Amino acid sequence: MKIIKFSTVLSILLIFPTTFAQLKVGFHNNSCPNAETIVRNLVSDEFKRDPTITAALLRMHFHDCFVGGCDGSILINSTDSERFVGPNLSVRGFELIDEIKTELEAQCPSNVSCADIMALATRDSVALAGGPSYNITTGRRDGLKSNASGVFDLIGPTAFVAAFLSFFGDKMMNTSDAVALLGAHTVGVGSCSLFRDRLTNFNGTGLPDPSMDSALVANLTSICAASEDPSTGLDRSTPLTFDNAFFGQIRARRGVLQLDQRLATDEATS
Ligand code: HEM
Ligand SMILES: *[C@@H]1O[C@H](CO)[C@@H](O)[C@H](O)[C@H]1NC(C)=O
Ligand SMILES: *[C@@H]1O[C@H](CO)[C@@H](O)[C@H](O)[C@H]1NC(C)=O
Ligand SMILES: *[C@@H]1O[C@H](CO)[C@@H](O)[C@H](O)[C@H]1NC(C)=O
Ligand SMILES: *[C@@H]1O[C@H](CO)[C@@H](O)[C@H](O)[C@H]1NC(C)=O
Ligand SMILES: *[C@@H]1O[C@H](CO)[C@@H](O)[C@H](O)[C@H]1NC(C)=O
Ligand SMILES: *[C@@H]1O[C@H](CO)[C@@H](O)[C@H](O)[C@H]1NC(C)=O
Ligand SMILES: *[C@@H]1O[C@H](CO)[C@@H](O)[C@H](O)[C@H]1NC(C)=O
Ligand SMILES: *[C@@H]1O[C@H](CO)[C@@H](O)[C@H](O)[C@H]1NC(C)=O
Ligand SMILES: CC(=O)N[C@H]1CO[C@H](CO)[C@@H](O)[C@@H]1O
Repeated sequence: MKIIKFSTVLSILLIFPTTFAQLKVGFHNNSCPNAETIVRNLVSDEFKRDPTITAALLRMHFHDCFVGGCDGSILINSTDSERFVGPNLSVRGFELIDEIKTELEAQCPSNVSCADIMALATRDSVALAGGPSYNITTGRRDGLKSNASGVFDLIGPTAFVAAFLSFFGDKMMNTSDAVALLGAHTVGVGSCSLFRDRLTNFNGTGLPDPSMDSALVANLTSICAASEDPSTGLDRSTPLTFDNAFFGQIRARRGVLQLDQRLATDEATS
């Protein structure tokens, strides 16, 4: 019995890595050789129609990965899934993932997971917006469960830098990683409701946030005067381009979200 138990332990140690740690660059080379091309072409078509798709996919991929891993579970439709809870409200891009999945199921049924599609599509959309391209491993399996309550572990836009760093630290990411990742705010938009207090009544002072450039206060006040809750670029210079401009903007006191602005002034991240 002891020998059997010992070998069971051994086979768990030996088999687990080979069974589950099999992500590879080009995982679908043989089973679905056109997989990456199909994804790239459909992302490219969508990007021509709507270049804000880059921001949509980047944010969706981040939210998926940070709640239970990069397993596509943000896509699950059940009413208590990650897809349908508060901080998720403005996550978009679901239709494109569904469209790519439909095409891949037609070409190579049951081979390419939604989690792979999301990772590939995000990579391609970043390159289309002027960012770098990179090889990524594939072979992810889709999660079967979505954990709505996990979404509330995501920190919010008024977080302090210390909380931001510990949030990424929990995922084994250091300060450089965390700062670089928040640079994703070089594309996309945020809703006025998330930063309006910075324009009118910062921290109960009845005044604008003194860390915001006054020309930007005026600009955002004008934009946010509209009655619905408008959204506006997080990078005031080039919100459709994946570049470094976001970091220049926050150093010029032109960050829109409070956390983004703090990144430039906190000594841990400046
Ligand atoms: C943990 C720190 C982060 C916080 C607090 C944060 C917060 C926010 C908020 C409040 C918005 C605006 C959402 C809205 O208006 O409803 C936003 C948008 C966005 N976030 Fe973040 N974010 C963080 C990290 C990240 C990371 C790591 C990425 C990707 C690598 C990312 C990518 C984006 C993108 C691309 C948008 C624009 C989405 C669009 O235009 O549809 N964020 N973020
Ligand atoms: C798939 O093909 C690419 C390009 O030829 C190569 O770099 C990669 O190693 C291949 N991957 C597998 C798992 O065959
Ligand atoms: C994946 O593709 C291979 C080769 O085209 C095919 O034989 C197989 O049925 C597909 N599905 C799965 C789940 O492997
Ligand atoms: C979610 O629902 C939409 C239609 O409302 C459907 O097209 C899509 O395939 C569903 N996705 C999943 C992962 O069940
Ligand atoms: C990605 O892999 C391909 C094929 O292996 C290689 O030619 C290319 O240089 C790699 N690209 C990057 C950005 O590493
Ligand atoms: C869901 O997320 C909550 C909050 O992070 C966590 O406490 C719980 O263990 C998670 N449940 C599952 C099944 O992963
Ligand atoms: C942070 O971690 C990355 C890998 O994730 C590594 O390349 C980098 O050197 C680390 N930076 C510091 C300052 O430790
Ligand atoms: C807000 O004001 C309180 C004192 O009323 C102060 O302790 C706190 O640091 C201020 N927060 C910010 C973000 O300035
Ligand atoms: C706000 O600034 C942007 C440039 O950052 C400019 O395109 C826009 O016209 C300005 N809007 C208002 C209402 O001043
Ligand atoms: C894009 C998306 O699925 N948004 C959902 C987020 O959650 C709310 C409920 O809180 C849904 O109404 C949205 O459809």
